[in-house]
Amino acid sequence: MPLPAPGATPLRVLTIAGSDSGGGAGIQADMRTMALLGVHACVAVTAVTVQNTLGVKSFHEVPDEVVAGQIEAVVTDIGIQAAKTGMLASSSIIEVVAATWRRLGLTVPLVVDPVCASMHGDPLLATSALDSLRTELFPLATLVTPNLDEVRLITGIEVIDTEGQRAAAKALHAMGPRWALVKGGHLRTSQFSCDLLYDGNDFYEFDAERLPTDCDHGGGDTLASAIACALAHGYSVPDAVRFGKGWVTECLRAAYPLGGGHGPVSPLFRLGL
Ligand code: PXL
Repeated sequence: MPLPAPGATPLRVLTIAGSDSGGGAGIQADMRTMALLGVHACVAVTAVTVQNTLGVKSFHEVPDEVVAGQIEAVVTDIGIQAAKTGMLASSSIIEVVAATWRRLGLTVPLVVDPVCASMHGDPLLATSALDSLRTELFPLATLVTPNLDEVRLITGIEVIDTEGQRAAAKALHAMGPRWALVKGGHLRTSQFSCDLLYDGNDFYEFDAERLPTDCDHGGGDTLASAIACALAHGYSVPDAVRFGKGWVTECLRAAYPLGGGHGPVSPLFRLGL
């Protein structure tokens, strides 16, 4: 992916997501990846989490009108070539994001990473918000990128093998996104981490070696951000997913221990230190 020349205005990607005080996931993960891919990250903060590597202690939601205001301020002045969503916290934030997207007539690619919980199982989305996610946001998405826990909450399908991954991809696609990516990283039966992409007609498989690390905090955010950057560059969805999968695999290889819990995936390898 080409970097912009110094002084040239880079492509812009908007992340609509929550803040992680530990710096490993959420907006902080998105901005690390976007910066290292040479993209200017704009931000609509939806929630401020109080967390470290041991878990999320609590979070504070940003008022709906402030979420909408951030999106409008960015797109009407700076302009964006793609966007992604992460932690949206509540049904009313999902609804305001969808309504703002429609009101502004946005047509750029939108990657929806349907974040439901942290890796420790701390909830990041109200259970009552799943309906809004399915009916308001999914139909606006170019791509949705759930992991298998999110697949179970959103579709009710418990994926245990490749057949289940296909059924889940079909169920997700029927909810309205143009593409569905069912991530297989949590399917620990295989030596590979296999993600399955579906557009309503064809399946595309993306394999990567499974790396033996428990420093994988922020992996999903990093993947969705790298895909959004590739889409901003005009990549097709399968090419963007291939790029994102390669990027997050390198970030996993470079992940580092931090605090007493799970360390973050790291795009800092890109600095070539
Ligand atoms: O990785 C999912 C995620 C997204 N956003 C925020 C998070 C987490 C996981 O902990 O804290 C703010």
